[in-house]
Amino acid sequence: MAQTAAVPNDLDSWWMPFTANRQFKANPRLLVGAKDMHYISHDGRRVLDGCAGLWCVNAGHNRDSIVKAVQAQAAEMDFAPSFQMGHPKAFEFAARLANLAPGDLNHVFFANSGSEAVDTALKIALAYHRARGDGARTRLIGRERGYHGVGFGGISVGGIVANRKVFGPMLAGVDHLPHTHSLKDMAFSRGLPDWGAHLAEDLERIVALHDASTIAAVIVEPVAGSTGVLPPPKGYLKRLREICDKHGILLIFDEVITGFGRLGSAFAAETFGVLPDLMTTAKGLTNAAVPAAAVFTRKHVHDAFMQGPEHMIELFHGYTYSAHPLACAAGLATLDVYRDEGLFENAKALSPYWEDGVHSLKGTRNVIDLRNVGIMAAVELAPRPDAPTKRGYDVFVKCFERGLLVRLTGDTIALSPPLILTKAHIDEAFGILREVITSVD
Ligand code: PXG
Repeated sequence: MAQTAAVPNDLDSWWMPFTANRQFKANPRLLVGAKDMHYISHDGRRVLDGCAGLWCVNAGHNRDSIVKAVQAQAAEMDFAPSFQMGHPKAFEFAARLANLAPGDLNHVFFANSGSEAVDTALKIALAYHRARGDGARTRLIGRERGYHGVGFGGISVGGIVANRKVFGPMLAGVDHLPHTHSLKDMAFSRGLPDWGAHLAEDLERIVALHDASTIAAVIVEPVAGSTGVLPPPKGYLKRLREICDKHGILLIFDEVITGFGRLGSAFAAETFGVLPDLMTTAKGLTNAAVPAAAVFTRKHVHDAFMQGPEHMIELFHGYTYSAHPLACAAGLATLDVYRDEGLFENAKALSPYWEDGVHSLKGTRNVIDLRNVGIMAAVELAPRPDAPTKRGYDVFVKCFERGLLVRLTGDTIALSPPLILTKAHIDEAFGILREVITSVD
């Protein structure tokens, strides 16, 4: 069929991700512009971005230096293959990232999304044990309520039932730690909950069931994000690290959300003082200006592969767009903005004010929990008995109409604004939220 010149107002063709397509298309919400802390909606309103796009635009929108870097790179070299070839910005970006990462997380494998980063990390973990002659270690341990993207690896170790239940048996040999949330024991905790470190001991139970010699890796988000912001109980991550060390199990931190300043330092590993063996990142890596992801590995993991004949490929894995030149250009410019504007430090300095803002909602109608860490927060609402998720949805839509974009998961509202925010933005966001929550049945 010949192409028509224009296809006006057709909302039907795009099958939208993680969206109630029919509901959305009956009453669409479109974004047409963005700058710094704000989006512009299609009806010309400024909307405060309370969630940095999808937890990714950490330096704020359309930053001039990042825009210019991407434009310049597109004009200079659009694409370069990364299989048996390279380009300078990829090496420069990897070296800058290695320099930023804690400990000896000094080797960086590039991918294009968090889901790909997770797949990459899981595969590296399996191949690492095999390279060391310990190839029976094939089991992967995730956690209930975990989100690790939507690839088969990620949903297998992930623990969000809706993302798993219709997709068959997934990867074999996966087990899950219990999640760390208990309203009864930790509702309205400020920052990390005091209760729950003992849940790490479940890893010992899983080891006792399967035997350590069959387990390759444990993967967790240092702060569970998508499921509704669950900060780790005090001491929990340290205990996981100890148990992994005791049994020769690799520990993978999925820092797709927590990476790049969200918790007031470059990575959650630094904030919590726990060094994983591998770390997955995406989102803030390039300020989301160009899709990209990076898996960081420690020296012992990387070095286990650098053996055998030198003409042999060490890891049969990679993507056409690994280390895409536009992504590297965006990433380098992004790291400059983070450094030059002290955005991780800004996040850290504002965390107490943010925490007070979050907890100022205590006592507001239907609010059953408030959670915060760094510049992340969740406001959990009591579900309507007859219609779970509807109250949350109503709050989400009303917030957008009132000029605040938030994220919604079930009846939990999540917030994670760009790290260029000020106290005035915090006041505005929680002011709108209070007003909206109060007005929704
Ligand atoms: N790991 C973690 C911890 C994530 O949060 C992914 C992996 C997958 O990344 P990609 O780039 O493949 O989407 C994520 C993504 C939300 C929301 O609001 C969260 C994500 C993505 C979209 C929406 O809950 N996290």
